[in-house]
Amino acid sequence: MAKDITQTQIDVLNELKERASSFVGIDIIARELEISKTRVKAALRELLNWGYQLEQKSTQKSELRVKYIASPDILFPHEISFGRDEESFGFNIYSFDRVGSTNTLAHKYAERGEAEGTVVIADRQTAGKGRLGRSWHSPARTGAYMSIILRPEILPTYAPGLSLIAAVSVAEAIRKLYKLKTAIKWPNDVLINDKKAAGVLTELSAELDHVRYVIVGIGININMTEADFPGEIHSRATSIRIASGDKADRIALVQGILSHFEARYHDFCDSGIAGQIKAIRGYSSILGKRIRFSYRGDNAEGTAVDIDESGQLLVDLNGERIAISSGEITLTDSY
Ligand code: BT5
Repeated sequence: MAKDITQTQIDVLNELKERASSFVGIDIIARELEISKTRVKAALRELLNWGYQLEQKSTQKSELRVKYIASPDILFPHEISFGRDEESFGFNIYSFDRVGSTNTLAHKYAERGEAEGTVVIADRQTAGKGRLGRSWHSPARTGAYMSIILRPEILPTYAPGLSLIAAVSVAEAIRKLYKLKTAIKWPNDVLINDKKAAGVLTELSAELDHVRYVIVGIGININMTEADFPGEIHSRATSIRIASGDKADRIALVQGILSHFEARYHDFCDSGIAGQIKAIRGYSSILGKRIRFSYRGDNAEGTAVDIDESGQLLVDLNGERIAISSGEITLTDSY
């Protein structure tokens, strides 16, 4: 679906969006785009068919005039990239109604040489991946499932930091746009009210001393209702809509996440995790708390103390300071 909109329709739309607060005559659009008024009218009809809200007015004397009101809830690439710089993350976007996993597809695109900042996004995933072979529930029209291709010049050991800054970016975009209190359960869960609203899956293609590329996959529960979560995750998952009571704008959220992530990513590449650590600690829901985790094949319990410069979690285990780099942790008294 997202791929069927034509360039002329997008051009006409952008003419309207650039003057979003006023009516624009179709003669002006036709002149700007060097196409006939008939083609402009046809494009407008198609935009209405897509669900765009446009206000139209015409008088006997003047040409038809049109004003942009709102876009449909579709993850169109041209909506996500609107207003973004050509060099920015999310300028180059592949959007799909349905894919197996955006991460799997992003690997293919990275292998064929797609640039850093390229985004693969889907309305629905049929084989969404979590970590360690787990799956990510990815129903249609309610979430956003996206993968960002990165080509950082870092050692593979530092790659986990990318998961952390992606999680921070999601947490801060949600907080900023919807005024919801968000937290991060190390390493990759974004929580609202102690329930999981988003997850990050970072995968890399690397040699021992060299990262070829990284795929940062982000799944966000945006407009799910309670009924959209199946039994096994029902009590532990939430969405922005459930937490705020209102439907959220998926495009605005995706744009917000990309902007926050891009800024943090460049800082991370230039200066390492040092400049990010304050935010990572600030959003962390577990520092200072008792946690359970698996350590050397056994279940262990300790106190989460800090996050180090490789993104590892430092834990006080019976007086001994240990670092854990991945895996599952649970708070001893909640999620
Ligand atoms: C994650 O794994 O949290 C990483 C999820 C990353 C998903 C994105 S979507 C775009 C990109 N393409 C992909 O194929 N994946 C990425 P993990 O920490 O392993 O958590 C998975 C666990 O969270 C599952 O075993 C469930 O218990 C739970 N879960 C599954 N779907 C969920 C959802 N929609 N909301 C909340 N919890 C969920």
